[in-house]
Amino acid sequence: MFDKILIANRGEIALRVVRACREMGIKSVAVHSTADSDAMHVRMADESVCIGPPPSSESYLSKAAIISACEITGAQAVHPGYGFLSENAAFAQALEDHGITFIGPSAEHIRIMGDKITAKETAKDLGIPVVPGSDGGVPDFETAIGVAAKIGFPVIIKATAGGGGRGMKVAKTAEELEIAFRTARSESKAAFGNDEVYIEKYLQRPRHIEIQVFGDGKGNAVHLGERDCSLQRRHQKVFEEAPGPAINAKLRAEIGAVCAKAMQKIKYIGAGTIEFLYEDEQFYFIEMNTRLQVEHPVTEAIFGVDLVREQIRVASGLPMSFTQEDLKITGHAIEVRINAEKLPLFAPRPGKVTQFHAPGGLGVRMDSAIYDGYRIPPHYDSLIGKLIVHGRDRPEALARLNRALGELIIDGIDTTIPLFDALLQEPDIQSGDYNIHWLEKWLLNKFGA
Ligand code: MV4
Repeated sequence: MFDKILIANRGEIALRVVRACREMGIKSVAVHSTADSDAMHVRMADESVCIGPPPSSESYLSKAAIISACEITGAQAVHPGYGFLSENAAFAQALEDHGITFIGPSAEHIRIMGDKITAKETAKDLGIPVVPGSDGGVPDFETAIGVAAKIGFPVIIKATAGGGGRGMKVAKTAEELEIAFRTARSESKAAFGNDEVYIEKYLQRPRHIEIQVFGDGKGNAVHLGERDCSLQRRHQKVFEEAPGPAINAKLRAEIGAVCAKAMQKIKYIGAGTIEFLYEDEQFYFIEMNTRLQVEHPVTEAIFGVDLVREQIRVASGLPMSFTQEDLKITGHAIEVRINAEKLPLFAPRPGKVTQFHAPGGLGVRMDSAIYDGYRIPPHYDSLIGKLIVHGRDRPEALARLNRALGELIIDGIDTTIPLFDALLQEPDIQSGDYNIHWLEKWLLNKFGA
């Protein structure tokens, strides 16, 4: 096992990793920009190194600065958290070249899944169900029409180099396809310097369901069920839950087994998430994330496992501490993301937190790195905390979320907390009857925004 791990991240996720290290008796090294000298992850880690000025391009994204910080402190491994360098194959490779362990998958697996067409082909080859569509890139409009004739309208055109929903166009007819195809290509060229696009059947009312997988890199791999992350605004998740309200035990076992088997075949190491669109009891692969995700705590809550601890274990060559048979779901968990943003437009609002009080009690977890008097720097993501609740069933989890939100105090700045108070009043949220379009429709009706 490692003696010392460097955490190449900031905020609540850096603190999350510090906590796992402390419980495992591993020393932690925080890195920080000059804007984060007073950050909680810096205070809580055993050591810290300033790695650069506020812009992340010159600090949290600087491979050279982070590798230097490892050399200076003698850290043997790096946990990348999420975002920043967590899915950067070149960084994973550079660490390996320096004899430092990247706590995450191999550079090769990151690379394969980082390219959307290759990821889809790989998924298909591994027996994972994919959305019907083109075999790889579509070079011209004639080919596009041929694909659409085969799969039927509506279709969606996606930029190979796109991501986070950028560079997508829907076409309901052949006429629309001609325009959509040309604009998708030229927009993609302009935005990403790459005009390759591919085509899929457009699913009209799917849920976003993602399967948590975990491997030891030696051919053992398991699944930890699903999370329903359909409640999104502009491709930013705001509310996530596990298990998914629409997924029963049979569906879970089937798709879970397919995903676990696929990860066994490629000898995947560490935590991964296989994202699906789900409609009419069918799963359709869209992409795979080769990192720990923001919403991992809902899975931890219902399975009673520490995913960061497991990531560190397998990275050091130890086995996972559970088998598939050990993994049983208990109850229901919900996470809400607390952002320093002003509603209804979700405009980022950094500033000084004059008062912070975290809720507590049975089944309540607050992952946050803010504190009384903390100044939220304007340079980074607006996520300032995650409130996670666990109950014996979904109604209990909802009631607990309502109770915990009532205890939570964050003064001095605007946050997304009022959004969750309002959502909890909605019959569709109470019943779990929502899809990927629900939140944006609701926001439009409620605020015209
Ligand atoms: C789709 C789709 C419908 N049909 N693909 C958006 C982001 C990217 N990861 C995949 N996305 C979508 N792909 C097909 N074939 C609808 C979306 C989509 C979406 C997906 C997940 C969560 C929220 C979404 C919001 C709008 C569109």
